[in-house]
Amino acid sequence: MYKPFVDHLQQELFRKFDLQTRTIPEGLAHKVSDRGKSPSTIESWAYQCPELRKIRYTHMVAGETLEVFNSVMYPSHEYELPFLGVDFLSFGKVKNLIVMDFQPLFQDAEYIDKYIAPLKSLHEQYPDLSQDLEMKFYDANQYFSKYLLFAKVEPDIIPTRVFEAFQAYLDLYWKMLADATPLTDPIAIARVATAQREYDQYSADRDPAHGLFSSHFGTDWANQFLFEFLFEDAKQLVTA
Ligand code: BLA
Repeated sequence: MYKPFVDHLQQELFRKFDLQTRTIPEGLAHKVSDRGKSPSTIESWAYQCPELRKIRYTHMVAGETLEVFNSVMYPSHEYELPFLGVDFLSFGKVKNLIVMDFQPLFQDAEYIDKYIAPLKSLHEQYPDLSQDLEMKFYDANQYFSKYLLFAKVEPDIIPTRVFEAFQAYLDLYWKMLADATPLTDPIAIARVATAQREYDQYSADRDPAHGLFSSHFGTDWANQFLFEFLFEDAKQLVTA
């Protein structure tokens, strides 16, 4: 269901940016497991360009039981723009969870006004994909905006309505990136770097996918995938 999303993202990236492949540590870009009833595969891609220091996306398919499309764009530290975060999950086509957001680095009014307010009118076009669901793993007030798409949907609208929203959010993100003025003050740049690192730590500490990765690919692989690829700027707490 999410392959067309992966393809669309890839096409857009190659069309708009001067991409360089970003190294993914050995063994993490692709993994196949036949532990479960049906074989599962997980495949990831990573790029960088002058505006985006880390672009990553992952597509995981476990037979008919699970399909996930997950992506984060990390702007270069000269851009205080939000992250673009995508997490689309289908559990056996029964439960389909859609999350997409411009994930703010900061929550002060000035920042929100500059980087989140432009999302308002687009968000208003997708009330059906904005369901005010409760977050159990994350804090909705940290690294999420009030204009996120967050919904449980029927599978039939994924290739149509959800794909349309995905394209529209991406388009706005590209536009905001193109219009953004890079920071020049080293202190401001360092502040962005710190906030991005904190996002990785926050996300790695709470990632609800750890159990899922562990069950399909083993705990060691799951830890490595989390701390060396998905959220590589996070530090793993060492337990004896
Ligand atoms: C929820 N994301 C989830 C869940 C899983 C994942 C298993 C729980 C679903 C459930 O049981 O209901 C899966 N997370 C993943 C996968 C990866 C991952 C497969 O990082 C990596 C490949 N999550 C993100 C990003 C956003 C995000 C970038 O990784 C931002 C848009 C959001 N995921 C997000 C939210 C929830 C979620 C808001 C609901 C969590 C909650 O209830 O607190």
